[in-house]
Amino acid sequence: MSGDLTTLLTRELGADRVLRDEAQLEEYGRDESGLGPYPPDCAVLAESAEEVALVLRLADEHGVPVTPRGAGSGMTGGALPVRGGVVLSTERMRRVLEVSHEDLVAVVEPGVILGELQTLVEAQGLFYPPDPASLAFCSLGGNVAENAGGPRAFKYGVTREYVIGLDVALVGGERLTLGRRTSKGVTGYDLVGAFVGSEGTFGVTTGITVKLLPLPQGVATLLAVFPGITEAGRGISAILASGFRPRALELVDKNTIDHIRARAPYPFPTDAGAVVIAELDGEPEGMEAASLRCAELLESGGATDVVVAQGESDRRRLWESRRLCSPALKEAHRHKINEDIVVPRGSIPEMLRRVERLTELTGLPVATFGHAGDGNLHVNLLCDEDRTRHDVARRIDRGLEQLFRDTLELRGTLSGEHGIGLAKQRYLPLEQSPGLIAWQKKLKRLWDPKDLLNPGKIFP
Ligand code: 2HG
Ligand code: ZN
Repeated sequence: MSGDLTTLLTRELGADRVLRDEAQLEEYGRDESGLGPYPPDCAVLAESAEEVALVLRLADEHGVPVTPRGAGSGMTGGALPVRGGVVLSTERMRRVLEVSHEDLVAVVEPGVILGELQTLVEAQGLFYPPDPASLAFCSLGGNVAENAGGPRAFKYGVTREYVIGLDVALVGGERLTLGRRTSKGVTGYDLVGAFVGSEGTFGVTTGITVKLLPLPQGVATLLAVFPGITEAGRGISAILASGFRPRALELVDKNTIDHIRARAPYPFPTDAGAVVIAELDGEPEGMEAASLRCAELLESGGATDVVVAQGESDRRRLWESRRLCSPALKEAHRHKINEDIVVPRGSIPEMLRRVERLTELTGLPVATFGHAGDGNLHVNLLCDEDRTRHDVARRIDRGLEQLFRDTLELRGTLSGEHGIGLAKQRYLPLEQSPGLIAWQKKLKRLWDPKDLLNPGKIFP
């Protein structure tokens, strides 16, 4: 069946757009989760909404699964074709169709790289805040699928808060336009909200309308050094309790600092037991006073030193260093099992205390960093043994289950930005009731009755 479809797609789209080479298919069977590979039967490089719809119509007629794929930067296996079939890549749909100053919106195709859109709108004095660490290579379509966030979510929120309109194609080939172009709008159900974060299981995004903000003219970035993670947690709590609102409030623990130090363009202090990066924005005149206030608050929590990044290039070096956390840990270890739990803001110090016990429980080193102001922590179990070995797998599982149980006991949630995908589906029932899972599955079946679109994801 699938072989027939590959032949048909090749005839319709041309051989250069339907990849069948083994090495290439292996690439399309991987993403940043480290799971797999799950090579598909073929990978289609769509260039238009019509072509996406065509693939979804033919796949439906042949009963073949389709897994949509953006840039492959996802961390939970959302783009992995676990049941084979077709990978439908939107990487070639890279046009920015419009940037409107008047309406404060941009309209893009799903393959547009996030960092490229940001550079483009910023050159025009506009601002698209969501900033996942993968911004140099992740695509807007993937951001929509996973409802991506990043450091600036602390003040500005995540992708869902910016996507106001979507063009989608459904299994069977029907195309729909959801949402609006206006800043307000409550006509009908909020289907844009439902599609954003649906992990590519409802439909395939072919066009995205996002709202933009005026670019803040003043920005200041501070790095606070703490003796340890407990004190850093206290510094974060001091800021949260004060009502003072930086746009980012990030934490990096000692183990992570030790992994990035050699490559980081920003010189991390050698005696740091943990660092907090705070970034403020607003009117340029207010930045000095705001930086001073922020530094005082961090010091009241126990910071031994607070440095203000000097100028744009210093700021850029600091963020480049922060964005190294994930790749540096990944390159240094055979397995980097990363999580993105979230706890309510009041429970951040308690969660950090509980995370510290994980090493003892699992015998594995743990590195923690992330968007601590949001209570969103990337807790990474680092493993240099073969994780498929029974005893190793058991220790990892015990550690993860404890992490999730602690998170939920503190009334948190399993995922703040990476989604459930393949990596976390077995833990979903720890958080959600059987009834809630059943209703979500019904919703999925409504859009995709034969379970052909990105099957085998989210639900256990
Ligand atoms: C980040 O914040 C990313 O750097 C990656 O979300 C997190 O690798 C990770 O754990
Ligand atoms: Zn993150």
